[in-house]
Amino acid sequence: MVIGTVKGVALISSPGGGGDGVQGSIQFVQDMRTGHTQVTGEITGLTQGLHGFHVHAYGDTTNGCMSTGPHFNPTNKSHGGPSDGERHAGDLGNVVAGSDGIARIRIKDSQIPLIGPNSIVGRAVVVHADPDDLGRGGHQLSKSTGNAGARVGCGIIGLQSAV
Ligand SMILES: [Cu+2]
Ligand SMILES: [Zn+2]
Repeated sequence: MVIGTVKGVALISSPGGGGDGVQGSIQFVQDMRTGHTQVTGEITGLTQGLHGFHVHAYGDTTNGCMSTGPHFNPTNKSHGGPSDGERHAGDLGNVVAGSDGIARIRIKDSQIPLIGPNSIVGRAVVVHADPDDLGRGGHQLSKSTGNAGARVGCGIIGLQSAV
């Protein structure tokens, strides 16, 4: 264990079958000194291109990825991109799948801690069918979901052993 980190993990699947064959494993490592969380992992079975990628509010997949609720938004903001001031905490932007259908993820973010009042543990990560427009698309859904379309995969974020 690296002193001063907390780890989480989420296994991505498509409960309910909405995203046929979408699978993956995502790891979260929070640096206790900076508070920033590094997100790494792979998601396979995607169509080539951009896919919206978010932390949603609930770690509940009883009705597939739909029951994970809206984007995690503890500060009551509008949807945006990860580098915007106005964004949901859960707005991690897009992941990019290659022609092999694999998205290799490497994101560092300051708004998704694993401990404290705004912890993402017990919530869910969701990958979407379509690109997230980062709030700029001018669509009716741009300011709430980025108009990222169907939820093709999701996974509940749990704590992972530090060793
Ligand atoms: Cu989402
Ligand atoms: Zn959002």
